[in-house]
Amino acid sequence: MFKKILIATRNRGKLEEYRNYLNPLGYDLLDLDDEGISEDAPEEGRSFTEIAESKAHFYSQFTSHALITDDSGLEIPALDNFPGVKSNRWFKGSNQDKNNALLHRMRNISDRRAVFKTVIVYRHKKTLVRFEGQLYGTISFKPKGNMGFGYDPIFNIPSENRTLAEFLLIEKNKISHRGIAMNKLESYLRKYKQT
Ligand code: ITT
Repeated sequence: MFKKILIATRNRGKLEEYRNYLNPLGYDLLDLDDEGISEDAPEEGRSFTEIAESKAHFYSQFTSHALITDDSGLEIPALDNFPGVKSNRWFKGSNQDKNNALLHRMRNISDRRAVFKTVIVYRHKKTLVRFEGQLYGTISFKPKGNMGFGYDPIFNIPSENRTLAEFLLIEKNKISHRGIAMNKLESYLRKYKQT
């Protein structure tokens, strides 16, 4: 029975979330460095699904193990769902500067609704399966918290009145877009006796 899964991401924050969630299932979780993969998948596609699949296709050239890729991002209805699939690329600079630039764009906008989306692709030999998750929240007026990564400091969970950067990783995994998608992945792995 295979026990290795390559978590094919360059994002350290995501990697930690996967490790935290999947480690207890008994897998040997590899990252790109463990596999000696130095190439970066180009972000190609018009949707989170297309991009996650293209990353899976790209990294499968370099490994024979099962692998997962993840494409995620933030959609803000008041900005016509910007930044969406461009969540990583629309701004060149630190995460902190990117968050401040987004807050600046929203300075006169009272509709603060936002949704985080994740598509995980699991690929092993000829199998390719997708798992999706979404998390609704609002964009805060200023950054808060120092946990998590990316947009977490400006993504507010209204029922808790705190941003995702004020959630412990284990708490974030229980409610987040990625946590919801990972939960579906876990059920799949259990069902097909791959745990
Ligand atoms: P890989 O493609 O190597 O997985 P990436 O950082 O390019 O890493 P994405 O394209 O999926 O990953 O992410 C788009 C942006 O959204 C990027 O700036 C992330 O930091 C941010 N992001 C993704 N998931 C997030 C989360 O759970 N919390 C906060 N920001 C997140």
